[in-house]
Amino acid sequence: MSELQNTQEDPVRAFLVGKDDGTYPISELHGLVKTLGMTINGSILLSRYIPTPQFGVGTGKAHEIIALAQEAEAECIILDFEISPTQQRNWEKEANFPVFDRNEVIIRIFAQRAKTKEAVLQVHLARLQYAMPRLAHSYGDMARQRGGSYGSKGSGETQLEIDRRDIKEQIAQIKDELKKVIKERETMRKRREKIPLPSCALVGYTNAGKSSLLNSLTGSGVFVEDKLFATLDPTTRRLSLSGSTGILLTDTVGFIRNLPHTLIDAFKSTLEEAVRADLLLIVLDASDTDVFGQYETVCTVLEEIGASKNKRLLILNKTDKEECERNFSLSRIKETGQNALEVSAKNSAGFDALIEAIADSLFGKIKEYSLKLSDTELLNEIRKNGILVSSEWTEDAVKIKARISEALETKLFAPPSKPLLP
Ligand SMILES: Nc1nc2c(ncn2[C@@H]2O[C@H](COP(=O)(O)OP(=O)(O)OP(=O)(O)O)[C@@H](O)[C@H]2O)c(=O)[nH]1
Ligand SMILES: [Mg+2]
Repeated sequence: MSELQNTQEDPVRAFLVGKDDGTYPISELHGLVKTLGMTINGSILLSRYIPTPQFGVGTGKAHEIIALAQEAEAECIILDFEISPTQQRNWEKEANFPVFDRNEVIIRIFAQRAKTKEAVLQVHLARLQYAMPRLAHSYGDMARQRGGSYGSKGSGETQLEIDRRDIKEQIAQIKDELKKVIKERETMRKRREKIPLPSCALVGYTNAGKSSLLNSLTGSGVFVEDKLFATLDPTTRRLSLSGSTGILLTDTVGFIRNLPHTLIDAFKSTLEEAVRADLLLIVLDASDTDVFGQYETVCTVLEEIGASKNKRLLILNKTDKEECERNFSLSRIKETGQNALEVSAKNSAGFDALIEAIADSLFGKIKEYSLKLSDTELLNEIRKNGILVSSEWTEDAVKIKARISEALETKLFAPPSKPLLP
């Protein structure tokens, strides 16, 4: 008997359906479906459709799509727009194979990617909440075409057998476990906060190059991949800035347009890293033809998680790529008049200016000050809490160049109260 077995199943063949309403390109769904390990046998863009309660598109259109998918020998249909559990049931009854939406694709990618205990629990929670009304009905017989089980091995088979009450119990149990894990993370964060280093979080659309930037800037080896949602857990590294003890730089989970709400909820504690950062580095892929749309999504998500008021810097990454030239979407960002720093994580271009901008924002711009020779205490305070760039001792003064935060500047150099006018 041969020991060799073909354990690698053929990739599932998918048929994609997008809406051609100019809002965003279907290429994103292509990327998501490929990340999930499926092959794309065909796709259609709907330029005109009448939304109906039964399918979300006209009945005739739904039949046409199913026929096209069958012709393309697809095993499932993936819709680039959200459908309700009832609509999903109607589609599947008609097609006799799985039909699901972009939200399900994203949750499934997260499930595949989750590695640490916290991420696994968070995804499990999102998956159960999403699965409750949707998946139990067709889980067993259509498991393969959906691309296997969700998350951990074996959970797929049991899904069908579990009734809603059981799922609710599971959700409660996971929430409990998650609370414990979150507490551990809080303890770690508190420990970190004792080190008085300012913190920066790299945030942005998935695949923008956040992890690559963390690696190039700090010389670390965080996992990088040309697939979506390579990072699910925040990683923190120290970045040294000349003259200071440095800052803490945290890599975070990527955002995507219409991130399913169950995921935002489940990943709240992870996203908290961004909310707590002293400075947000918004990383954008300058070569993407939809970079402006991605920028808008990032701003929306930041608002949703309560980080819209944090200080921020805009970083245009991947500027080494030819596609950046004549990128109309990129011009739209530049037209907003915001100061955007152009860098490349690949060849480290623009890093000096980036580090300068981070230091300016966190510690204040370099300014010149003239101190009295007797002001040794003041000088010590600047050394301790600001960044002393240079000092020159003359006969009657010490001329220094330093970065001093606004708060410290006010404390140290507050103008003496004005004499009252007669
Ligand atoms: N040419 C070029 N490629 C880059 C650059 N930065 C990142 N990449 C590539 O872009 C892809 C995504 O990079 P990641 O660093 O994993 O992106 P990310 O933002 O961390 O993505 P998620 O973790 O999925 O949110 C990888 O294939 C990188 O090699 C760059 O400056 N230039
Ligand atoms: Mg990453």
